[in-house]
Amino acid sequence: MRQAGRSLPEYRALRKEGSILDAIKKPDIAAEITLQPIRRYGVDAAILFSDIVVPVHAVGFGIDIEPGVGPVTENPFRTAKDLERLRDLDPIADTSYVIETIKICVDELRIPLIGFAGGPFTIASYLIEGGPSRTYKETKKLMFDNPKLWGQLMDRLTAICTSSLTSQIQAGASAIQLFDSWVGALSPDQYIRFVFPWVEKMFEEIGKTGVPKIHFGVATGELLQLMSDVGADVVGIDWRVPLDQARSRVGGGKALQGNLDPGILSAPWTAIEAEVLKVLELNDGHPGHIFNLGHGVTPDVNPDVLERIVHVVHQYRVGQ
Ligand code: 1CP
Repeated sequence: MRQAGRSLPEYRALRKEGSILDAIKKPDIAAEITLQPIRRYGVDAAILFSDIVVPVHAVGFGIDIEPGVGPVTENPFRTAKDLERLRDLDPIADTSYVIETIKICVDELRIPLIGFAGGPFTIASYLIEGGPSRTYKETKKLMFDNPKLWGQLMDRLTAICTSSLTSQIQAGASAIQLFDSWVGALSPDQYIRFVFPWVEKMFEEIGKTGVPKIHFGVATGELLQLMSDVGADVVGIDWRVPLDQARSRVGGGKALQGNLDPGILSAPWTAIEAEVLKVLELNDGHPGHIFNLGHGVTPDVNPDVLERIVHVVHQYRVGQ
């Protein structure tokens, strides 16, 4: 899950100060950061070290990542003129460093590497709001005030994300994850109208490669069925919905990913262990389950706790 490396001292030593985007642009560093949590934790898959705003940054929209804040843009997306700052992505010319990082990782790894992109709603929200938001007021204003422009923006972002994901798969990623992290801000009706058609198109295109598609968002309890129906093979579940209920919402033939609450990682170990076992028990032996956190690791988390969690999951046997 995002930022699993953030709590590692070896990550902070390598990353140092400065923009995370500079570290992402150096394949040797980015590959090393991708591999650090794998060496320490012995998990079963790696996630590329990059960020969801990398493709829109690379086409020159004018977005950066401010330490301690996240993605920020001085000139938010407001009018049709702003579409000019969202040309097509040429992954080889614009993001060769991502491709290079993936190749280095895949050469070293004995486990699958997951590539990723941001979902179009989540990326749109950063471009329109100018930074992280709690209310998504400007984003919703644009959706309802100018659905035509919203559609054009989603078209551009869908094309950019599809190119990025395709290039990551060609470079060796074994699966992809679409992080539409903030889409839980929408009602099911809003999701159907303003997001579903574009994600469906993206998944149709990516589906041609045959790699598994993981789809994740936070606070998406009421959207799980839609986020499955849109074409995902695996649906990421945050900690708010018990895994057995999530499975009935997502429907048959799909896998689930999740859903330990990352907020409990500083609680006493016995409480954490009980929560880990609860997730595994609620999965009830279903074959399609990727154990994971319900969202990202925060920098204050003790890496030893994560190591113990991996151990408990690996030791667990159904019916224990
Ligand atoms: O675990 C990893 O390090 C994998 C690499 C990774 C991934 C998959 C990073 C590095 N970012 C992401 C995805 C990402 N980025 C998401 C989707 C996942 C999620 O829901 O968290 C989102 C929303 C972002 C945007 C972002 N980038 C934020 C969130 C801001 C907000 O709106 O609340 C932040 C803080 C960043 C910076 C960032 N990206 C990645 C790291 C390790 C960091 C932390 C800061 C740093 O080291 O400078």
